[in-house]
Amino acid sequence: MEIFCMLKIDILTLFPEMFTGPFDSSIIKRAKDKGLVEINIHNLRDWGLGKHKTVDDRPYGGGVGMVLMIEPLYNALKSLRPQTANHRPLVILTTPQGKVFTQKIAKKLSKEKSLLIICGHYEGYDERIRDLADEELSIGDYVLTGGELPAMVITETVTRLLPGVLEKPDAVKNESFSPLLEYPQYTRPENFKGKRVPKVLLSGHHAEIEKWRVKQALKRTKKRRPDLL
Ligand code: 9D3
Repeated sequence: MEIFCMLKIDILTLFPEMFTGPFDSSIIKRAKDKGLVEINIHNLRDWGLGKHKTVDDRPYGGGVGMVLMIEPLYNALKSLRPQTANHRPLVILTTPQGKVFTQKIAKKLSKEKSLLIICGHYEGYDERIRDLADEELSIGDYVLTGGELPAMVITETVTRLLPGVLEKPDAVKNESFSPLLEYPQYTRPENFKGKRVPKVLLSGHHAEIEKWRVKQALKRTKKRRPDLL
């Protein structure tokens, strides 16, 4: 009987309904069922101010749109954070201005005991909210409507790295996402409308096959992702 460490992920969002679905199927669901990860979605509005549960307000100095206020977020963090100092979660703010999330960052996050992800807001947030976060992460250079999908991407990437989540741990070990892209794969039929499976793969010659695969992976990486080399 192996003993695995459980990771707790708390997500703070104004759109909790977006999270119904993605975490209820496939690998994440199995990880939850096995007790390897605990994912809790919290509605930031629960900490909104006044009887209207206000979470945003007009920007000082003028401008269009509404800005997320710091107080609801501060109060949410205070009530979600366990009181013991040694179990303080790593607080992540998803924002287009953050460091770009990579497999390397995912590996680091998977070693934490607890993560608290604050979803970014399209119209922006009070600058002082940054001080509440340990890390600011983006998932890439394209414009989304909020930090919800990034929070899901981070949660999924980190969860599948947890020991015990995948059937074959070797699959995780080898998938470095560096240095190389994957080699081409084929299955039946051997000949599809004249497009044939490379002969070497049918040869049964394992050393030759391995050599071919490494060569193809290199060639593909050079062509498509020279930045990885
Ligand atoms: C140009 C001024 N802002 C739009 C009113 C910029 C902006 C802020 C927030 C644009 C998009 C968003 C919402 N996106 C995120 O919160 C976000 C995000 C993203 O858009 N792309 C990649 N990673 C991330 S992490 C959070």
